Amino acid sequence: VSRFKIIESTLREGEQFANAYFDLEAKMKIAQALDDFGVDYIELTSPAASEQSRLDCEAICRLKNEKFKTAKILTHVRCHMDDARIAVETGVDGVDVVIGTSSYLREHSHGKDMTYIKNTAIEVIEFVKSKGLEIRFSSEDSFRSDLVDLLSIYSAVDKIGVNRVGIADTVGCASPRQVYDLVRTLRGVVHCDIETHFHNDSGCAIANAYCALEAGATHIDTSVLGIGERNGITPLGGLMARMIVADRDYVLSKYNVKKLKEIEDMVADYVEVNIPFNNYITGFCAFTHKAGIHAKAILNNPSTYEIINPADFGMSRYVHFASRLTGWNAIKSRADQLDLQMTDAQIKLCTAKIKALADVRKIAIDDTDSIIRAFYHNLHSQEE
Ligand code: HCA
Ligand code: CU
Repeated sequence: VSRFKIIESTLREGEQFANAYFDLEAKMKIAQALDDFGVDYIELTSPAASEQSRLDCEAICRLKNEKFKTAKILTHVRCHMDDARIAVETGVDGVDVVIGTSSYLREHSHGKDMTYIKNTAIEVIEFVKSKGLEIRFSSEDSFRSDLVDLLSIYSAVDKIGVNRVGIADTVGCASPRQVYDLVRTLRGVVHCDIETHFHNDSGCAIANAYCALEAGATHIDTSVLGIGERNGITPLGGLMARMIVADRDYVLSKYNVKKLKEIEDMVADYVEVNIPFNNYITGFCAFTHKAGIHAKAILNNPSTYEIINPADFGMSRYVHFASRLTGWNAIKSRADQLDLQMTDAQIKLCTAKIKALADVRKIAIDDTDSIIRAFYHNLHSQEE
């Protein structure tokens, strides 16, 4: 599971997000940030999509040659010789080709049969290889495709030699168990690497990526914040959360995860969205502990209620204390922060006052601090 590679598709799948518009400067900044993060590949929009897309693709390949430390550049094209001819001239390290194989897409989108798909795939693959570039062949809508069709085309392309084959849950219908089964079966059929791409329509994009790795996949497609068609794909940050739990040493040795927040903020800014409150790792409450029981244990030892160490990502934990659910340990810790020393018995009385007010209305940090201060000063005025 642990030896996975990331194909970062913010600049391809992410460009298909409703709100995305990346000019060249934005693309360069995002690409540079992703290389700093340490992603293995950056996938770019097809140079056949538009003239500017082609120029941007070339410019990012130049940026890579001058500045990148790790990331290779891929572009993503339809399985068609016209597109492949344009792609190989851009300076990319490899080409990801894709064609729909489900009956939905064969009948209602491109209208080609499996024989045509196989022959074109072979022609495109041989051509890209002849230019010395990496090649991946993927079937769109893999989970609604006929299994026999799928395995026969994957084994055909594996025999002529590809770097990777790809499985794509284009519509987000797959469950983790289905993913496991398909990838496992494919693992027994091809020798090359296996890339996977999961849409998140039914909320399984991270779980599916993890299951794919368990079943022998090697590469996972991500985008920053998961942006893509509809509600998007496996988010880079969510995958990091999942994988750091599975193998912290590998993740930290390979990826500069402290950069996550910065990249997410940058992309959120470009596409004009807010980071969701419940986002993996960087959501505002991702490391906030509220109930008295939780707060007490966290103050004692963070591992009690935290599976991810916020410090690994340059984030910090927060012990919430301004609520009716708070407890005296949280209030004691707050009083310490305010430099107001009290005995445990005093803190418990003060906590009772805070909880009483919080039972009447929503209280803020300021309210709580005022109660703590007033209580403390009252104690000392009684002493005089
Ligand atoms: C799309 C294409 C794709 C391609 C995935 C891949 C998908 O529908 O825009 O190349 O593996 O989800 O099928 O993003
Ligand atoms: Cu997609």
